Amino acid sequence: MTDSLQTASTNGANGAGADIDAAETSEWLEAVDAVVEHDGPDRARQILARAVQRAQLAGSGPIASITTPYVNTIPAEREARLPSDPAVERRLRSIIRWNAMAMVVRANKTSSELGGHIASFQSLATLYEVGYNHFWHAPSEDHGGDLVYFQGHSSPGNYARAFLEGRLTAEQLDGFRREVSRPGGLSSYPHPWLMPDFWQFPTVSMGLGPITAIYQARFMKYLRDRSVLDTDGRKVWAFMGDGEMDEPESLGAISLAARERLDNLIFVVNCNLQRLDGPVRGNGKIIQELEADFRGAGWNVIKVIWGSYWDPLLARDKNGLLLKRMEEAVDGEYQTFKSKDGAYVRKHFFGKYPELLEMVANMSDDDIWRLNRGGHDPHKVYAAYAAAVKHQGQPTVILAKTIKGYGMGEAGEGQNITHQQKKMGTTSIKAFRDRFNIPIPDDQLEQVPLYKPAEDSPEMLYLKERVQAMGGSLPQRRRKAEPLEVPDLSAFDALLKSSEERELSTTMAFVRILNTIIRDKRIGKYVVPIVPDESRTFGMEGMFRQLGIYSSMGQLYKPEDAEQLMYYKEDKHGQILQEGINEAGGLCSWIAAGTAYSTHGMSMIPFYIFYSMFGFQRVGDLIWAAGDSRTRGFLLGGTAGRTTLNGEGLQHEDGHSHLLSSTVPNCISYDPTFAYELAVVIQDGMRRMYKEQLDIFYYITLMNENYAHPAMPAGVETGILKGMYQFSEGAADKGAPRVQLMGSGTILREVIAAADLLKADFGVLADIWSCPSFTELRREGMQVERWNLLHPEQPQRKSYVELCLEDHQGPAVAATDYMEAFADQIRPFVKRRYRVLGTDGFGRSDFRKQLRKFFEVDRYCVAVAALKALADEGTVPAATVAQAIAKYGIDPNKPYPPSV
Ligand SMILES: Cc1ncc(C[n+]2csc(CCOP(=O)(O)OP(=O)(O)O)c2C)c(N)n1
Ligand SMILES: [Mg+2]
Repeated sequence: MTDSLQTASTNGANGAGADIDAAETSEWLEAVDAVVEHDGPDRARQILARAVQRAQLAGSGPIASITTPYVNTIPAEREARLPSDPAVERRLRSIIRWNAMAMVVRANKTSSELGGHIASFQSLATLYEVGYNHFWHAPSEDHGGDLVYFQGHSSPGNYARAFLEGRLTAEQLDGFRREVSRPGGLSSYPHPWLMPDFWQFPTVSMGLGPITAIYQARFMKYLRDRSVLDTDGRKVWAFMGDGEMDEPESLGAISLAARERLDNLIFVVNCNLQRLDGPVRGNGKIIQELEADFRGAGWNVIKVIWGSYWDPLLARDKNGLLLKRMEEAVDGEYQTFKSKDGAYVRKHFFGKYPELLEMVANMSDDDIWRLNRGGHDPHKVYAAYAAAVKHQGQPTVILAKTIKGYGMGEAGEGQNITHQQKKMGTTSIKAFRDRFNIPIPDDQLEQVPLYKPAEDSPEMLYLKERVQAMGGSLPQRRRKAEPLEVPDLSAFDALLKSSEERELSTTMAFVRILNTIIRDKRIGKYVVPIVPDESRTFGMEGMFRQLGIYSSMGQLYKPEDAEQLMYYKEDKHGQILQEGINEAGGLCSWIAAGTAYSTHGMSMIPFYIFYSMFGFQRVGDLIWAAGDSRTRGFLLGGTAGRTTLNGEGLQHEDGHSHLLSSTVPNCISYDPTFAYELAVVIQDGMRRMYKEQLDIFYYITLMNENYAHPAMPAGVETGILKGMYQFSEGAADKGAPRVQLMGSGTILREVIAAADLLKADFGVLADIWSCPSFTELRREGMQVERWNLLHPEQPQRKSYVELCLEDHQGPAVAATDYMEAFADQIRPFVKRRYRVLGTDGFGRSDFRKQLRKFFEVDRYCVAVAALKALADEGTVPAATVAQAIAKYGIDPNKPYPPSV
């Protein structure tokens, strides 16, 4: 690919082959020069575009590639000028470089157990510092604050700057990656969970920064278009590595950014040509490749390849030979050049053509070594940023060429090993000190001390002045917005009553709850319903007309179903985010909305509903990042359950999302059966997240099986929330065998039916427990056990599960539509014989009844399991179990479900 791109740009796009009339070519080129000179480059582009179109119509085939020559996009004469003293900025940057290096080297002095990265930030330092000093506004009276997604593993650079600003102490820097043993120790990477006043966006899982930044920028437009919040003038900046661009998430949403014309979004790709193991595109050119990707997607692309020292050479390159050489050399060579020295560059770069050697003949090797890359030149970086913030109607990507391990010299500059270099020998440290003029005497170099200049030094005064001018420090995370007034449970009264004859699914119940919340005058407008392309699946299409589907362009067409009541309404003020078939995007919107209390000082209430199979399993890492981000909101795993979403088969039927959701510490999960359980859970979730402002989120599974819902029994609210309550009690007959039956989701209804079978067919009585959250029950039980472990001499506590069951006789059986491990979570707290039924194995399609038979979670299997538990206790003979197996037509030699 790169090859053809190179040829295209060198030869003026598809002009390959011999020039059959050089004089004619010159005339054309001179004509272009004249237009540029008299009427400017925009006019030149206009004329050429018309000319190209004419030729294409005449059958020329494609002309003009989407890449441009391998030089800076902004010509030197059109650069905005850095408005400050470059020398003071260099001084400041150098000190930050030193401290960022020192904190990693110091942490790893005794052992490399703690880790850390030096090389990445050294390549980024200029890109960050120009942003800090001139472009990134902190939240203040006058500005809502820009949102900067910093590259995760360059965190030492952020800490080093915060140290100079006086936000972090030397002790804290020495506690880098020591968060347990050192109070105030600094987290390895940007983790809002661990440093909630500092980091805003967790970016270190490669690819999540870019995609979440795109949706953040889009969400800011959504807030503005809906007149919820004025976000104009605020920018989202996202920094990422060139290696990181290989993640599908990094590029996967760039077309959305262009389509939505997100001119509040700026990507900066640090093209240091290396990833962890080695070159990103040794045999090609990552900058050209990314230029094509982004330009093709509709972005404004600004390449910052060469630093100012190249300008005079490029100005002299009349015949384009230097450009040709620049385009020929592949990234692997560029990396090698910077791992060597000026003499090597002379010989191997310029030396390829005698004319180029001649061009640099009067430059020393040191001069050649000083020929800098654009990303290390504050003038070039400033010009690019200034152009990016002004650009309208498109997102901008800045592709900045840098050197990985810049300044590390022999310890790693441009070397393949540099990514993981966390130690530097004294010779390298000395060279680093000299290169950046850090006033540390030789005899102290061994300790690599942190360095902070006097408060009244020019660089510190400049730093303070800049921080003040930008409205404060970044990164900075605010923790709270005003609490919201959440409706009482009584608002959902209709769902707390019996549905009588009416049969409905919990998904339908959810839609009714959501409608009630949206109609609430106080909080309705803060609700953000988010769906992938599944609204109709979940019966939510009625909301299209009512709320409108957000579209930044409104609706430019008359929808096909315009005459219908519930037509497909796109609207600039629309409230629904219909993300297309894009679970990752839906999740990113949900994160943007669920963290708005922090990023925008305003609580939003996002409900993201998706196929439960395509949630934790598909975009689990984003959900993990949502937990880290302290996202507050509801995730709804629509039409869940391995036997309840019956017709869809193996790839859709989810029997494990509840196990996955249990792995996220601040995720509260429920698998409700009845509408009233759902209402109680959602009402309390809103109370906890938006009134109490707890940093938790909810995962709730919803089903599509229709059935009648009973009225809420009195006084069960607390039990629902804790995860278990008694749904019904068997008759008080002391003589009869008795079991405790538990269940969740739709399978609770099989459990209820099993109780009837047991009573009618075998005279066994059952108390029935609805367990909307085995996960919450386990968490509570574990805490109790831990307390008991650590307080052996105090009266021992009982878990909630134990307390529920202690006055009830008989073994326990639980059945759910999830893997056995789900209900098995509470085994230690049941304190009696406990048999669990679940849906282990790959799903398949059939009627629900058949699936439940297959997975052995239907009423008959529950009844048999209960009898077996009684038989094991000697309460009934084993023959009774065999009798039940025969009576219910269960094949004892049926294969084990996970094996087929
Ligand atoms: C999803 C994911 N996979 C792997 C890693 C481990 N990792 C951290 S940094 C890195 C290399 C990054 O290279 P690049 O994006 O070019 O950044 P640079 O350090 O060169 O600026 C890798 C593989 C990660 N953090 N996240
Ligand atoms: Mg890189």
